[in-house]
Amino acid sequence: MMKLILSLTSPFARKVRVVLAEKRIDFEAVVDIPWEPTTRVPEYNPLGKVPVLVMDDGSTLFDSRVIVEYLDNLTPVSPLLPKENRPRVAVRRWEALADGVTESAATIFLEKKRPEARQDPEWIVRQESQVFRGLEAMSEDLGEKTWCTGDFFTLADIAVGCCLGYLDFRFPGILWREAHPNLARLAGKLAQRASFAETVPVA
Ligand code: GSF
Repeated sequence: MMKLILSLTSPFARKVRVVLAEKRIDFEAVVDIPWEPTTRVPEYNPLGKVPVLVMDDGSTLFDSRVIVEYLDNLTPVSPLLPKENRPRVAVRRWEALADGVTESAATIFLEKKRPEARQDPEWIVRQESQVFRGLEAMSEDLGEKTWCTGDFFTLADIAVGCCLGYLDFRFPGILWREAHPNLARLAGKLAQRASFAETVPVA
């Protein structure tokens, strides 16, 4: 059986776990915190990051974008990426935007774990502006549509949902729901899905 090496707080790992659930793909979860001195993640991913997918023949896949592309083509259940070029890259662009906001938020989280004297306030401000501009762009691009790219639930919605869930988990002070009611509506819809309800980050 495929193994997914993950941490229960990783928003990128959550994106893969949601895809696995939506497509009804069986897997074994292997929790391995990349920050722990005893981590074995580097044995599977030279970048030392989770998630990593370990396939039956032992070969490994990373990063989350590559893993979800592989999974979407593994079973015809609930296709999450369109086949045609423009609609497909539109979903990938949403994923890049959402993952980018997540990356900037994770960077802030890590910088703030450093001793106060070694934190770079300008670096934090730069990451914060990327988060806020990114949220603005997501809200603008979503508009009043049912889903990110229109009438169908896709990987775009999964990436946005994992991003917003990460902000809730690590940055409860960022009031994105008040700032962007349409994102709050989308997040509320996603939270009803078992794939999201079963993967809410836990400390
Ligand atoms: C990012 C994975 C990542 O940053 C992806 O899978 O999409 N582009 C990659 N993972 C973090 C944990 S979390 O923030 O999701 C990670 O493993 N960090 C360990 C490190 O050494 O940076």
